[in-house]
Amino acid sequence: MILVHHLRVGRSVFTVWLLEELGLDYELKLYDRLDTGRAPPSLKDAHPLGKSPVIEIDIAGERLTLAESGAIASVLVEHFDPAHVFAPPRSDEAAFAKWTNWLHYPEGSGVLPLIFKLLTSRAGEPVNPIVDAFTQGELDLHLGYLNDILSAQNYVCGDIFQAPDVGVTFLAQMAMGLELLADYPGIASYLQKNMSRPAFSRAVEKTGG
Ligand SMILES: N[C@@H](CCC(=O)N[C@@H](CS)C(=O)NCC(=O)O)C(=O)O
Repeated sequence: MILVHHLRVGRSVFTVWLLEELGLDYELKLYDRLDTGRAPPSLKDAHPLGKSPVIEIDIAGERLTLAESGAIASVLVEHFDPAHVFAPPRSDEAAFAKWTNWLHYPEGSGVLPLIFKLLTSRAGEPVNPIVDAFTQGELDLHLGYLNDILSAQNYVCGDIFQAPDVGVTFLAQMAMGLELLADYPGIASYLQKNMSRPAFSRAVEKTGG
């Protein structure tokens, strides 16, 4: 049985969402944030970094602990999506390469400017001209990039919802929470469409967000 260590409220709801899309059975262990917003120390019992998501999963007879959202998604579809609903087959080499690129985008490049924005906006006043200019420039770049793509097609890999959309929806939700989507209607409508999927609602309901 897959065990998910889920920190409320946070990005591991997106891992739970993928489990729901795949129709898998899993157990949840829930953690609440401290008043500081950080994870409780007990999450370090699951993984030394003490962050979420963390999943424990049996692969080839070994119990593994995985703690990177993109890698978790990759392992889940590799083992539990034989019909290739959420990923193209590896034999479709070009589609698989494009899919892999998108699977790594959220944690590889996409989240950084949003984290900077989250932290600098918490400060409540300009932080540092270099940091502020970097943050704004990167937000313009990434949100503009995503908006162009999502205005031209329904999902990041084309017209079918696939596993990379889970991570990109995480970025879109974070951008919405930071009130950054007014000028990006393509991202905003993509977010609404994905959040209305029944599997997303089940994930939110089961985890508490
Ligand atoms: N690279 C990890 C990032 C994990 C991460 O930063 N998780 C956040 C959840 S929003 C966390 O646990 N933060 C709590 C803390 O750092 O105290 C991934 O791919 O998911």
